[in-house]
Amino acid sequence: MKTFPTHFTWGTATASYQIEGAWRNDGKGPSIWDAFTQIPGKIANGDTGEVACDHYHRMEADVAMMAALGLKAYRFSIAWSRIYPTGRGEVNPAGIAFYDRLIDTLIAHDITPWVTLYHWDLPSSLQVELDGWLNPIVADHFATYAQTCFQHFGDRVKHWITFNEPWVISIMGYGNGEFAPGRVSNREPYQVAHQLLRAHGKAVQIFRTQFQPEHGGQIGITNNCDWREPKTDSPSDKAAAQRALEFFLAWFTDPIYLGHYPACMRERLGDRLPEFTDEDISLIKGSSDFFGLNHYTTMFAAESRPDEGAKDNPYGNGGISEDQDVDLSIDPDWTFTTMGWAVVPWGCQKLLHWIDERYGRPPIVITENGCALADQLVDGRVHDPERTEFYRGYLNACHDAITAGVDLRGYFAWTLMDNFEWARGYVQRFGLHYVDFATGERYAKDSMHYFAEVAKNNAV
Ligand code: PNW
Repeated sequence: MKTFPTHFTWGTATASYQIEGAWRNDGKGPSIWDAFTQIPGKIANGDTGEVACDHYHRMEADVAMMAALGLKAYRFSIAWSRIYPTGRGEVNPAGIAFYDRLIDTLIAHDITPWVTLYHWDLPSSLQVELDGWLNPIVADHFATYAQTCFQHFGDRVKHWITFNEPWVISIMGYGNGEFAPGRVSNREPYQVAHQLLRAHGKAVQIFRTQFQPEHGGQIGITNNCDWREPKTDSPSDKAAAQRALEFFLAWFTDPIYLGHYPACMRERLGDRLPEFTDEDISLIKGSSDFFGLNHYTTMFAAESRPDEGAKDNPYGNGGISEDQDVDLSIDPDWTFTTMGWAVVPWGCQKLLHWIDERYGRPPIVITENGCALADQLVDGRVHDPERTEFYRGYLNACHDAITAGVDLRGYFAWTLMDNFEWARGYVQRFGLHYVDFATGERYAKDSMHYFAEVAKNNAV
């Protein structure tokens, strides 16, 4: 058995829009995902989050289900438009009450809440009236919303994440338009990313000056990154892989850890990459108590050879491909999930080392890792040995990284239960619990029992 460090955090994760449903209940305002899912053709099967897992009504049972399996940490997100139906102005007490109840129920079951403030469901009003994250004022509205959450929940919540995956918000929301609000541009993603970093910095300053001194706790941001392995040993392919990682992750984490955007982005993007003011940088630099990482897969990266044609890539060449001059590819011998994402545990370990070295051994928390498979319920059971193998592989890679010196502090499986997988709808099942969407019933998959055992033993 390979044992993890004492106090290692084990948990599962979810996001408000993906599980809650109750899209118009108790004063909640519409979000950009409520609007986006109504547009024909955007979501597989025309699925929406109107009901989702109906977690809003099943919350107590869901928490009891976690507790029964011995889970000790749970990462969830707050729907901004439940707290502020139009994103700013008057607080909606029913929204506060729901999360109060969730937090109290978790604590009563000895489960530590990890709260994400923004997992993509921007109040629609801020999009329609103010152009969403393109408008610098929205960063101030976010800071006020964050402050309200710290105020109401900060006595019990000690782990805060400002944003989930600014890369996805920027690239998928404003670059390729696959996610809400569905815009397509090669300039807006960089502007949006810039405002997200400013918003994060403002929220962290409020937390550190007004709440941390009295209530303690920690705050960070979660970024997503796949590993990029040089396709060959050639210096140009190695440089391409490095560039791909900088455009993917360092775009967000260099400002936070080093105080500026990566040089290769500045060179290639010119005036499409905004400049930080001194005030921005004083808020952003050093603004994360831990390095939140969501990691799913790996691809090969090579110097772009346009004559050979663009390479297969499930998500738009890892960002705005023309800006990077990187061709991505896969090894057909790898195993693939139903998302088309390759299962490559060694990529996870290499990414952990890359982060460790570039940023001087920060404490890292994997806030998401998991896989979608075509699960089937047979006699009330889901036999999913491939998912168990996925977790075994990635958790061994994490353990190897720790042994080699990486300061990994926690691991959250994505996700507690099958849910609304954004543009891919309900067909993609990432859960450790199977959800029967006709009845709402949940069933622990075999992989859930494996994961619970690992968490209980603190060992793989
Ligand atoms: C993450 N990509 O999304 C999110 O945080 C979750 O809400 C989501 O369910 C999970 O991963 C699985 O998709 C991502 O295209 C969406 O690189 C897209 C990408 C990465 C992460």
